[in-house]
Amino acid sequence: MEARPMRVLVTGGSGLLGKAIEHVVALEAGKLEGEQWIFLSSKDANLTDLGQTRAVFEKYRPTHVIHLAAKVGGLYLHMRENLWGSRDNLKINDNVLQTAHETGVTKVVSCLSSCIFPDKTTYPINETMIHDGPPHDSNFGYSHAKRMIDVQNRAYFQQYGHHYTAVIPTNVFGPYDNFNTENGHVLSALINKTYTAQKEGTPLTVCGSGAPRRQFVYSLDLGRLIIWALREYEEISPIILSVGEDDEVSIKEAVDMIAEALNFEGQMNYDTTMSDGQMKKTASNAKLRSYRPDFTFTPLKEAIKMTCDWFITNYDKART
Ligand code: NAP
Ligand code: GFB
Repeated sequence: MEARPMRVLVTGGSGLLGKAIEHVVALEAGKLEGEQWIFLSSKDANLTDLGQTRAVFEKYRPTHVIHLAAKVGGLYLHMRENLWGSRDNLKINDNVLQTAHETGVTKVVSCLSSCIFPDKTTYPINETMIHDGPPHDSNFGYSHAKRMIDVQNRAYFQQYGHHYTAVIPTNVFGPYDNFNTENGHVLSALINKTYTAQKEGTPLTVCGSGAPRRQFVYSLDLGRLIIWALREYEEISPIILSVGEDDEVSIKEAVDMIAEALNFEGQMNYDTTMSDGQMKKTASNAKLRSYRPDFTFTPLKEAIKMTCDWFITNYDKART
C-alpha cells in the first residue's frame, strides 16, 4: 500500500535549528509531494503542560515528529540554572514522547547534545559512551534530562516497537540564534559583543582563556542532516551529527574569525575569571560518515561570515 505523505510536526520550530529546517524545507526542496510540515513555537503550545501537548498533537495529527523544543542556553546560563535545565526539559521530553505514542506517531527524531557525554572520558567520544559516567558539572541538569530521551527511546522500542530515535549535534550556530550576551552560546554571544565593540569603539571581552576547543556546526547543515535522519536513519540508538575531529577549533581561533568577519581590529581582552567550562568534548562523526560519506559541511569561516551578515541585517529582530 502506497505510504501516505508524511505530516511532520517540528517542535521548537521557531528556534535556531527549527528555522534552519524550515529554510531547507521551503527553499532546498526538503519537502516531497503531498507532505505537510508544521513548525511550532511555545505560543502554539507550552510543552511542559501535558494538556497543551495533547491538544496541539490532536490539532495536527502528525505522522512524524522532529522534536527540538527545549530550554537551551550557553555555558553560563546552565551554570546558573541547572535545575531549570533539567525540570523543564524532563517535562517537555516526556510529554512529547508519550503523546506521540498515544497518537500513533510513526517516527520521532529528538535532539540530544554532545555536552551530555561523560566529562571524564577518552577521545574522540562516540555514540556508545552516552551513559558511561557523569556529564560536566556546568550542565548536569540539562545533560541528564537529554540522556533520559535515549533511555525512553529504547523503552518505547522494547515495549511497543516504536521508532523513536535521536541525533547528537555538537555546538550549533547560524541565523535566528540566541545572540544574548549572558545566556547565548559562545559564537552568537561573541558576534553580538564584537559588533557592539566595533560600533562603540570599545574593547572586546572574551570569557575564559580562549583555549577550550569545540566542533561548530552551521545550523543549515544540521537542518539538512536532520531531514535525512527523519527520512532514512532507522536505528534506535542515536547518531552524532558533527563536523570531523580535524575541524575542531579553539575559542580563540573562532573569535579571530568573528573579528575578521566584522572587521574588528580593536583591543581583545580574555577574562580568565570567567569559567572555560569543558576544555574539550571532541566527538567522532565516523558513524555519520558510514551513512553519509558524501555530505559536505559549510567551511567554518564562511558560515561565521554568513551568520555575522545575517545578524547585522536582522539586528532589530534578532534575540539579543
Ligand atoms: P533555541 O533557538 O533556543 O529554540 C528553542 C525552541 O524551543 C524554540 O522554538 C522555543 O519556542 C521552543 N521551546 C522552548 N521552551 C518551550 C516550551 N516550554 N514549550 C514549547 N516550545 C518551547 O534552541 P536551538 O538551539 O534551536 O535548539 C534546538 C534543539 O537542539 C534543542 O533540543 C537543543 O537542546 C539542541 N541542541 C542545540 C545546540 C546548540 O548549540 N544550539 C547544540 C546541541 C543540541 P519559542 O521560540 O516560542 O521560545
Ligand atoms: O557555547 P558555550 O556557551 O557552551 O561555549 P559549551 C562556552 C565556551 O566559550 C567556554 C567560551 O569555553 C567559554 O569560556 N566563551 C568565551 C564564551 N566567551 C564567551 C561568551 O561571551 N559567551 C559564552 N557563552 N561562552 C554548551 C552546553 O557547552 O554546549 C550546552 O552548556 C549545549 O548545554 C551547548 O550543549 C552545545 O560549549 O561550553
